[in-house]
Parts: sequence; C-alpha cells; structure tokens
Amino acid sequence: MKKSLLLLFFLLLVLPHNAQEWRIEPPSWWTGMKDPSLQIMLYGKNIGKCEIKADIPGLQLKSIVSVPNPDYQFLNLEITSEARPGDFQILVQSKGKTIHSFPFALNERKSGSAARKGFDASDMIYLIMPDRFANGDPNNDSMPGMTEKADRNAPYGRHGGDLQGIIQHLDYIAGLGATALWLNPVLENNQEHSSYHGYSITDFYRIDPRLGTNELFREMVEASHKNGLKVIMDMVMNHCGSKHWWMNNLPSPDWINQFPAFTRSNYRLSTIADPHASEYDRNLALRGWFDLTMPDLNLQNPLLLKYLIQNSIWWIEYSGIDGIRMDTYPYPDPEGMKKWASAVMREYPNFNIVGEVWFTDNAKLSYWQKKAPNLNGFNSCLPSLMDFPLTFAIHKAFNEPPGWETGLQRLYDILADDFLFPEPDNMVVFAENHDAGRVFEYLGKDVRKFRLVMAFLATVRGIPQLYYGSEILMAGDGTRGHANIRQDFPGGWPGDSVNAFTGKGITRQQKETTAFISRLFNYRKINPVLHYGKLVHFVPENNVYVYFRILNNRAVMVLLNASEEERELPMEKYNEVLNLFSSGKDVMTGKDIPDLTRLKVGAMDAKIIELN
Ligand SMILES: [Ca+2]
Ligand SMILES: [Ca+2]
Repeated sequence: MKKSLLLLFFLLLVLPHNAQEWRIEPPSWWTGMKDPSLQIMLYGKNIGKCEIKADIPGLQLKSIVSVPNPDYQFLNLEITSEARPGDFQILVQSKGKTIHSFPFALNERKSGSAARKGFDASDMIYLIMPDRFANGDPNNDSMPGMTEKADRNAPYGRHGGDLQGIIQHLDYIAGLGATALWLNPVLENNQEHSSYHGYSITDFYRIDPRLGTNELFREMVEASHKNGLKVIMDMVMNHCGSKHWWMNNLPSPDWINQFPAFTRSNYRLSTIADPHASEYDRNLALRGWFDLTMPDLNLQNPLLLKYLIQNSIWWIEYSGIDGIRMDTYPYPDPEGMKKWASAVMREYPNFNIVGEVWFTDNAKLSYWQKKAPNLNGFNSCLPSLMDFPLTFAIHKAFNEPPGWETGLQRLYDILADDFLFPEPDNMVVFAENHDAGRVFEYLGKDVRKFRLVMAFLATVRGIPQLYYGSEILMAGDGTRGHANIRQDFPGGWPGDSVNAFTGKGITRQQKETTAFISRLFNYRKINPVLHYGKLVHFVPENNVYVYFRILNNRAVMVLLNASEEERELPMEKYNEVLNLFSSGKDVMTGKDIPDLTRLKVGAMDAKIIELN
C-alpha cells in the first residue's frame, strides 16, 4: 500500500474565482529533520471548502485544522523515513476539477546541516543596516509592487543599499577582524514609509526585493562563509508590518492581539518577571502593540506559533545561516518564545541565538538567559543575550570622574554581577548598535576614549559586536532621531566623494582608527585566550582598570587608563597571575616587554600585553 496519501474532501460551496492569490507556506521542506512534523498553510479564496489532494510518497497526513476564515487551510503532516526528495504538487480541487496546483519541494538536507556551529566568544560580529551600507545594484532601488520608492535624501526613506553591496565588501569586513555578520532584518517590508529598517515584515518567506532575492541571500551567506564570516539573521516574532499580506484577511481574529482601539505596549518588560506585577500591566507589556504599524502577533495561537517556528528553521536550512538575533525578545508570549528557542536548538544543537532583551540592570536581564535559576521556574531556553547593561555602563564610565561607583569602577561592578548569569561568556558585548546610539558621539568625539572602549570590547568576556562605521568614527546623536545613527556608509554608493572602502577622502584620524580596530580584532581573532579565557579583574584605582584573561598556561593582561595622567602600576598587586609569567609583548605595538615588575600606561590609553 502506498504510504502516503492525502485525500481530503470538503463540500464545495463557492467556486473560487480565477484571478486570485494563492499561497503555500512553507513552500518547501526537508527530509531527515529531527522533528518529522510539518504544518502547511494553504491560502486561497474559499480553499477551506475545497478538496486538497497530494500524492507524496512518505508524507502522511495527520490532521487538518480548520480556522474561522475559509480562505485558509492548515495541514499537519509527518515526513516519514520513507520520504524522498523531489518536486511535488498539492492540488486544490473543486467538484472533482483541479482549480489550482501548488508546487511543493522536499529537499535533501546538506550534510552537516544539523551540526552547524553557531557564533560564540571566538567571533566578532559586524552589524550592518543593509539599506545604509552599500548599493551594489542600483537597478533594485525601487521595485514594482513595492510601495516605497528610493529617495536617498529622505532621512527615513529607502537609500538603495542591498545584499549585492554587502557581497562586494565582504573582504573589507573580514579585514577588520570580523568573523560574523549581523544584518538588520532583510525580509520584505512593503510598508508605505520608513520601511528601510526592516522591522515591519510583510512576508516572512521573502527577501525584500529592494535588497535582493531569496537566492541572492543564500549566495551572500555562502560568499560570507568563504570569507570566514558567519551570518546572523535578524528575526522578529513579536509583530509583523501592518501591510503584511494576511492583515486584511486574518486566519482567525486571535492571530494578532486585538483591542477595541489601538493600544500601545507599555514597554514595561520588568512586569514579565516581576512577582508582584498586576495582570493589567503585564498584559499590556505582552499584548499591546509595539507601534501603530506593528500589529502584535499572538503566539498563544498554536497554528501561528508553529508557523513562526518553521519559518525560522526554514531560513536556517534554506540559506545556511549560523545564528539568529531575535528582536524584542520579551514582548511575545514567553511560553511561546521558549517553545520556539527549544525547537530551533533541538534541530541545531550547536547553533546560537541572541535575544534583544533591553534592560539597564543585570538582575532583570539575567531572568532571560537559558537555565537562569528563576524563582518561578521559568527557563527561557535562550542561549545568548545582548549585554545592554554593559553598553550603558560604557557610555557613562569613560565620561565621568572616578568615584566609589563611577568611572571605570562602573565596568567592574557590572561584570561583578556575572554570578547572576548561567553563561556570561555567551553574552554579546557592544558599545553601539542601530538603536543605542553612536559611541563616538557619547564620548564627545574623543578618539582616545574611543580606543579605550574598543580595547575593552576586544578583551572583556563575551562576544564583541561592532556597528558598521565604528571603524571610521561615524558619529551622530540617536536621541535626535534614528536617522542620525543609520547614515550611509561613505563609498557605498556610486559617485560618493568619500570612499571608506578605498580610503579615498577619509581623514587621517579615520584611517588610523580603521588600522587600530583591524589590528586589535585580528589579534583577538587568533588568540583563544581572549575567546574562552577566565576573566580575573582588579578593583580599579585612580581610574585604571586592570584585568587578565587566562586560559591554560596562557594569559593576556589588559590595562585601561581613563585618567588624564600617565600611571605607573604597583605590579606586586597582580602577583597572583604575574608570578606565572616572566615577560610579555605589547599586542598593539609588537614590542617586547622584558620586565613585568614595572609597567606604565599612558593617559587615556590602553595596553594589552600577551604574557609569556
Ligand atoms: Ca540597490
Ligand atoms: Ca507582544
């Protein structure tokens, strides 16, 4: 007997008309996945009243789920070990006649797919806002069917940057010492305006045509791998764009969180872990909309949750990415997100996911890391966190006079909280991103302070992340609008008078900074002590912060002097580590340091010493 037959009968009530939209999501899947279940969403006028036929060997229909809207049908399938790769058809029939045929592919997994290794502390992540980095294909700046057309003069408009532009500059990025790329979301954002940032997704299975195509994204991942760069895909599960294709015709009213009138989230994320929080506040945090144009997805709807879980797995498997950065992590239903994270990690046990969990203090943040010993037993299953408390500490620490808890002591104190985190080494450390401002601006454009910050990021525990343009001291005040911190990268557009890729027209200070970052992170790239070494730090004195990273018999010593005076250090203080070593080498100058009993560090300067 044939193992696989889908034969479903539904009474035909209304004939679907001809010119209509048909959708099948996901459009393909794979054999050999750990989880053999598959949910297919079919969309078409009155498809819920049609008969669906598919004859795919090895595919078993487990159930059909009807939803209130007859324009949808959900199939629950199991891909048995008998299934073989191939291209198939799923037929929609009415009165015995086929009125539509959905192509559906079952593909073979690439070997090693399940074992792929995600990003970790050995990586340095370079964050790019794709619309603002490089325009490699001026022909796709404005595209038919996409409402918003390119306008490079509009601060919140589409500027034309794209995936091809990134592909053309992978060697430049790798040259900085980066080993991973994080791109702000690249899926279709067919909104009327301000769609350049990518966080209002209108099609979860399509790369925005102004950035490229699904195929090009896959090529970009492959080309990145060839350049020694992993790719981290930015995903959003809390909301979609108000112009998402399903918004005019939802499968069920509870697909999104709805209120009688527009209701904004209170953004009070503390209510989620707060044992004393009222239901009112917590509900508003989780179910209120992030913005007028960002309808809040209801992950308590099991069909939607499964849809989104599969969507993430589909992109991993299809494109070959190495990690996920999940936007607005605490805002959707926490149990749904937990199921999502565990499903992804079950399928790819060595993968990594970093969540944007925006808190300024460590206690609230630590609730969200996998295996945190929370009082209520909640385990997010989320491996990595964006270390926002450290970011905000960096913004202050280098700008204030030292005191009991100010100056570099602020950094020490933040790291002293690491007892709260099950895995502090798996936190992403950063001084700036597309939301949190340009650090050069915060530092009053003091390049000495900027170097101190970079030296700190390259040597502290965790996974460092830079933001495109850090290396040329891009500045801008984010509090006066996001456009100020999402500028076009000079040289990314044909005809740019300044070109940071080639060095044409950039200042000497910018050139030196690029060289500094490149040297620093290329050194970090090859030294596992800075990836996995234990951090031992000393309480700062006179605004000089000294710490070590120690791995096996190797160590790196870091001295950060944020004072305006050169300091000679009382070296005997560090003997618990230094006793094991007799000499060192200054990593940035390459000079040998034969005597470790006397060390000086210049005003507003950093020293990184490899100990021998
Ligand atoms: Ca373009
Ligand atoms: Ca929400």
